[in-house]
Amino acid sequence: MLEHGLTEDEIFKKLSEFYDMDLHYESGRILGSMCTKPDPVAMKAYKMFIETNLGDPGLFKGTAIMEREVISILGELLHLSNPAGHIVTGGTEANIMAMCVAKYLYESRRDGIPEVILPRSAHFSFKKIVSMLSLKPVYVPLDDNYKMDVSKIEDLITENTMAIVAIAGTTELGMVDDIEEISRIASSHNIYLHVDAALGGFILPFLDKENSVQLNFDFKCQGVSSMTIDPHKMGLAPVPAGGIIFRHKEHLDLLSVKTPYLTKDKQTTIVGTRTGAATAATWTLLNHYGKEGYKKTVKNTINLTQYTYKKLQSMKNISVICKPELNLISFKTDCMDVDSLKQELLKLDWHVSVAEYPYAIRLVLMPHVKKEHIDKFLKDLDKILKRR
Ligand code: 0PR
Repeated sequence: MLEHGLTEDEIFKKLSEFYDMDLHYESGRILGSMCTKPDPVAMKAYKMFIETNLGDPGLFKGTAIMEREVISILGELLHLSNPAGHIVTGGTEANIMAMCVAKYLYESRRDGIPEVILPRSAHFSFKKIVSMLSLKPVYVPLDDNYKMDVSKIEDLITENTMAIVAIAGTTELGMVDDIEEISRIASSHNIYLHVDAALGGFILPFLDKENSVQLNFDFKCQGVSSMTIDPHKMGLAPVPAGGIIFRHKEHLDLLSVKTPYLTKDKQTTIVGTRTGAATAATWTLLNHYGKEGYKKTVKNTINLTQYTYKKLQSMKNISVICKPELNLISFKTDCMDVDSLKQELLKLDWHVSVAEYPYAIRLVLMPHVKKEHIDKFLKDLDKILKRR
């Protein structure tokens, strides 16, 4: 550490150097991220509440009220009255909370190693969770549409099944599992069902009826016990803003720990000290955009995804893995392997990602990606393929 601190000018000169090393969403070059440029009004709200700590909500009563209002709006969006939940650091923490609750419920009725049934497409946060919570993962294969094969679930249920996890918007392909049917199975066996809608939660409720992949993906399905829905993905909020919603308040209360010397006597989050800024930003977005605002954003994003899909399909030597349901597209080419193509694209400053299953180039079309970026990208892609 320096003996004498730098001046503000010196600090900001150095900060600018770091800033310039980063990629920025508005360049349109980031084609493989589920985050996006936060809305400017949300950033203003974030700054305004930057000192708040929801770990000690008695000191920040207004921010705590905002969190309750946000959870209530998210609940309403997901067809649940009286939701319980929190704004957390992201989808990982939300999924951890849901699996913790399911484990505590399981432990109250059984010994033995708890098993969680989840699709092969589940996000890698579940790999962390099964390890942290000592769960046995039971993977369900995917069907031809890269969705959890529902016909296989019942055979995998045992006395030790603690929970089923379904995904509304998979990380690699953006596919939506058949939540309605999975909910029916979970209900009939009295098993906890968690829906990871970290991505889809801010897309599916805003799709046009005719574009709708699935109308019943949320708490309308009676078997759904909890859902992850992340404002810092398609909700346009700054990081860290994840969301966890429980159908029953008693379930959230299972996470409760006494906090004797704080302004409130218990905490039901994993994190203790936690920012209220992300909550303020989310509250701002929900109230500033309203349903109409999000519908517009979602429509633009979905239209651009469909446009890109059609363009890619019309290209020689490209095969698109499947018709996109949300805002992700994966493809490969018979001209070269996936990693080489990724490297070639990177040389032209295109930052795509790679899906593992099936192995393919993965594009995530977040709101910072515009048609002009896609047109440039497709031109460069064509150039690379023609060189072969
Ligand atoms: N559930 C699903 C379905 C997800 O896709 C993700 C993350 C999570 C849970 C975990 O969410 P957190 O990362 O908020 O804890 N999906 C993205 C992914 O892994 C996260 C991401 C975002 C990665 C931006 C890179 C990036 O630049 O692809």
